[in-house]
Amino acid sequence: MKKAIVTGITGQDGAYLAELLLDKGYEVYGTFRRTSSVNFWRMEELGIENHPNLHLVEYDLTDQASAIHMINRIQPDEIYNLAAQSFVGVSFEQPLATAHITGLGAAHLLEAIRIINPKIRFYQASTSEMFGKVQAIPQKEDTPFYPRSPYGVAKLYAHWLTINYRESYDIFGSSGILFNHESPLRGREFVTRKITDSVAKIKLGKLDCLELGNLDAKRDWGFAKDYVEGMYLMLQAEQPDTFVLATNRTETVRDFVTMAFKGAGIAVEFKGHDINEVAIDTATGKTVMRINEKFHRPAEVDLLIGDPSHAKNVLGWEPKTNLEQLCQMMVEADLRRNEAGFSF
Ligand code: NDP
Ligand code: GDR
Repeated sequence: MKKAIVTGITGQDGAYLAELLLDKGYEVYGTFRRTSSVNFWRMEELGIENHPNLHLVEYDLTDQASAIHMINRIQPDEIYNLAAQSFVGVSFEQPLATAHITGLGAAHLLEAIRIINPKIRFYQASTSEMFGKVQAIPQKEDTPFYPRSPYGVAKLYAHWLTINYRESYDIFGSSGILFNHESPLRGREFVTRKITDSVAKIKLGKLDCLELGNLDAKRDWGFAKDYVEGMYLMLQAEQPDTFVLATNRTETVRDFVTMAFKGAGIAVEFKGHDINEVAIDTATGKTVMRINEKFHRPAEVDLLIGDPSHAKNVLGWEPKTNLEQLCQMMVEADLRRNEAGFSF
């Protein structure tokens, strides 16, 4: 039975990846950080929290000794490093914490692999945020990087360190440059889930109006469950490498707002410009979305669109879910949760 460590099991991708690996017969060691109250709702939604082959391990990403002890004890075949301070907005407020967790967190694991067993395969959760102020359209593996946030900078360090350990020590370290991927398990601070949860609340009369920042940002949004399959395939490949996972379609935040309201049976039209732009429910004339400047970022990533053809050619990976299906799935999940009186 293969053993895999998944850091960040309490997050969106950690939960989906654990589900996939358990289905494939792996013994999964999911790491979480100690908090005063447990945060296992995603594993509960997937029904895997009591799986006999799932082991939850307390682990501090910022502690080198902790990485060495954990890897030495478990002796895994594969490590998927998904844990991170992953919210771009917060990284502007907490740049050093982001560097420690998101950047050095990967270094601690790579060092432990080098010391304990260089045959352990390593996946690093890299990101399209590393392209930032984009230097080419669409973005692919050899597009130059230009990160626009402390988060993007920290991820770039971890990305290059993975490549450096591959080249220096022959470690099977692969880096997945994943474009935005969403799901009903997405955290509510990220824009898609914030929108679908608010749309559900507006539909049910629990909220009057949704507040957003930059509506013009364009993102390449895919479904998280499709993307964790790509992570798995990267560690089964013959050679370690860098792969872009994306859908090759880009839409604005404004488009996603329209799509989500439509999914709940509400038609909206946009009026006004810049900070005065609003979305009006065409049936009632009520304002259901307005701009709040506090959601604007000091520096923005304007346009992301990825070219996943390398992953398709080498791994046979392709996204299976389009944006309309993804948005509808998220709206329906949030309507269900809000109707039942709870929402995570
Ligand atoms: P989430 O924010 O949902 O999950 C992040 C995980 O990291 C959670 O388990 C979280 O724990 C854990 N974590 C955060 N801070 C710490 C810390 N100080 N110590 C230990 N654990 C910590 O992210 P996703 O699942 O969406 O993303 C997974 C990875 O992929 C991340 O590294 C992200 O940066 C990267 N990525 C994500 C993309 C996306 O669109 N989703 C795209 C490209 C890359 P807790 O639950 O306790 O907060
Ligand atoms: P992103 O995702 O920064 O791309 O990082 P997020 O959903 O936070 O923002 C996407 C775009 O929407 C704009 N936006 C808002 N964003 C949030 N969160 N809240 C708002 O109210 C709002 N209004 C407009 C943002 O400015 C941005 O342009 C995600 C994370 O998962 C990272 O960890 C990952 O690496 C990248 O995706 C790829």
